[in-house]
Amino acid sequence: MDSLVYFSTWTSLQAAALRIVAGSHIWLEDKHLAWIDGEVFRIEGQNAHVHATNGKTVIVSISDIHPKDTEVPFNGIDDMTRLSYLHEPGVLNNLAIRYAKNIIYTYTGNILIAINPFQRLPHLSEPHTMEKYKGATFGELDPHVFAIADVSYRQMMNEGKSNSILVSGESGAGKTETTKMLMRYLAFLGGRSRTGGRTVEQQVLESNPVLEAFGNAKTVRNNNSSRFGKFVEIQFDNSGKISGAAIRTYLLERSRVCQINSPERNYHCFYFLCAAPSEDIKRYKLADPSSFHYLNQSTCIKLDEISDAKEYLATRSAMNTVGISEEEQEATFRVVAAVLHLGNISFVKGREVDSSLLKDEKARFHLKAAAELLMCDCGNLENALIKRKINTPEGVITTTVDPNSATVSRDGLAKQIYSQLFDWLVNRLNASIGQDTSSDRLIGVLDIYGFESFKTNSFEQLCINFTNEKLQQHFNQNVFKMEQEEYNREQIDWSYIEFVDNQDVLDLIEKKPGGIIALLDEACMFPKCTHESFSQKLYEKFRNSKIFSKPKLSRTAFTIQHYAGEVTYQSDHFLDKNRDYVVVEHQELLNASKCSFVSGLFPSGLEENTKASKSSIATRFKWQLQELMETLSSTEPHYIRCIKPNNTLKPPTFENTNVLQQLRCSGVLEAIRISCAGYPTRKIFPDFLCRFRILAPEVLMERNNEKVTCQKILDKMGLQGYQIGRTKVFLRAGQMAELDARRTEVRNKAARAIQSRFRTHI
Ligand code: AD9
Ligand code: MG
Repeated sequence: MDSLVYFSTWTSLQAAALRIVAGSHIWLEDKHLAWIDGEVFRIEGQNAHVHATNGKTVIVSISDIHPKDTEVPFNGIDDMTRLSYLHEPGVLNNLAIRYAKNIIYTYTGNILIAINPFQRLPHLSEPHTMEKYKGATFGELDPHVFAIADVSYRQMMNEGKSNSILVSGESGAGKTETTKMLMRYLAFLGGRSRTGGRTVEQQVLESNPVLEAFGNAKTVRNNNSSRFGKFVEIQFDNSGKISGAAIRTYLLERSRVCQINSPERNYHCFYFLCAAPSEDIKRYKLADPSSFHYLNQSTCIKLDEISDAKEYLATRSAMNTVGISEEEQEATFRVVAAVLHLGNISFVKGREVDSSLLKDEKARFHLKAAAELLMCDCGNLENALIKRKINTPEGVITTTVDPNSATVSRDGLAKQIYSQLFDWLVNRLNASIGQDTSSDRLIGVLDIYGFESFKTNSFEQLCINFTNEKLQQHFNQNVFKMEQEEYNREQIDWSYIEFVDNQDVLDLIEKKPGGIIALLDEACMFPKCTHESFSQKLYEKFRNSKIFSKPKLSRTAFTIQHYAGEVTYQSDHFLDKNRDYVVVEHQELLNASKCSFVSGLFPSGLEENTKASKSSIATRFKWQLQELMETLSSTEPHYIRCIKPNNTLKPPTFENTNVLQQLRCSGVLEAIRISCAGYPTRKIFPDFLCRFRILAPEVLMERNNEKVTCQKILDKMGLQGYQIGRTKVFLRAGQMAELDARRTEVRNKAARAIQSRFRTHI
């Protein structure tokens, strides 16, 4: 996963033709900072002697260095495709210059890069900023999320075409905050000035705090991490007013309900509820959060600067705004409380082999509390946890289970209840906001997990990275298309552009039959199958694959060569995690609840899921993704790439290597590579002339138009293969460095002439 290696493959072209002279400013690789700059003071064969800015003098091969643009403006360049040198250090330096000045947004063509400021920057989101961006021509004002939302809205209104804004980035990069800004801006453009009553846009905005309370949690990477993916489709009527919305969510992280490690937390709603007003606490039989097993596995209970008590009330108020009734809210929190009590039902070995009993009176208290809150029979709840019905040819027999299995069953029930509750909330939000099915003007906003590669990667990472492969393919095709459009606009030949397709990785994962998901589903159908046998199957099947490999020392892990780098997955829990296992006893128990809300979460037929392929989380996810991609491909996409500048979650540190890795994973470097494949440098005529007129002052005397003057300068320099478009000069790799080297020579010569004149004078 060495980003420098990756980049050098496509910059080698540039390096090969690079002309570096004494006096050239350059970038060279650095172990700690990725790149540092310096000035060449001598050339010896293929080597350059450089004074680096860290005070050292080094000798490097010319093929390992990149030219540095010495004329970057004070605030950097707001569109990276206008960088004189479109290479890795140039991109990085530009972003760092801007970030240091709190300029967090930068374009790369139509892609917006947003670097998390880790502090409120009020000037970026004040109402008058929204006013400013309304209707402004794209590119006229500083890069901003509002500009992306505005251009989407106008395209939708003018061309009657749906648009989508895809926000991606790693955990904590700022996707959700960005999404909220987009939604606020769209509500500003498409809001109705109604007094009293709830407007659709208010409901859309208030759905955020509700979803965050139930689907967000503190993690190592982000204190308010969304543990699900989200696509919000905002519908507009013919006059451009918001007329409805639909929220789709993806893959809520279920394991968090039962298992957390320090310093992470469980879903926010559990802590909010434990800080509720005393009458609620009494009604739900709650106590300090640290007394609940599902919360006290981590030492982190309280978050700095967040009042759980206030958040509880804010969540209730948001639920009111989105139209969730008092009774439904009451039932929702009752179920949340029941999950906490469930977690405290612990077991010990029973008298018979493989049997269990409640551990103590405390366990019994929580069993009763859970049963009361879920309004189901206490004895039946106990039985559902410690007994199991088995179908045999002689009929159904009931057996007992050991404490370990009872705990697994309890946790399974808690996870199932919570995920059903989350799905209910999403459906309820959708029903309440209402869809405008007649609308054909939509703006979809996607806030979904970015590429993940950890020390240990499991099933979730495979699903997440699969999502990113899909989005990457969509992204590449689009960047390619936009690039072609730019060439067409400029009326130049575009036969040079090509890009790497990742269809082979998608096939490896999703192909049916024979892909990883299909093989996993197959393994899940056979009770005897283990993660070892599943892995063996993968090894056999993909023996000759270039993008799949078996790590030498493992018998259960596998490695996939993703577009963003290699990821090794540990298959240990793949089978369990893929099964959406609703235990029949659990379903029967809750379906019989006296509370219609609870029984509604477990309708009859839910247990059927265990049999059909519906039971596979991966397959269901694949279908969901397919649907998402279909929606996206019918829209005009816009991309926002969020970047997390450091892991301390504080300003102002900008960690080069970290940022580079993210630029690569988000496809920004690939987008740049596509741009570079043909003509990495584009300069509008006036900029080109300003920089290079020194090379041919006589040409300027001829008083031709700008286009012809540019052409004549380039011809005088003997360059070939460049193109002159309608408004820009398009240079091939290495040509910008050639021109700059010539310019340095001319300047050096002039400086020497002045010096010698000066000396003669004395
Ligand atoms: V995750 O994948 O859901 O874990 P996100 O969504 O990418 O992640 P989020 O938007 O939650 O990250 O941002 C993380 C934190 O960074 C926020 O809680 C803010 O404290 C901070 N942040 C992000 N963007 C901004 C911003 N534009 N202005 C100020 C910000 N703070
Ligand atoms: Mg988020």
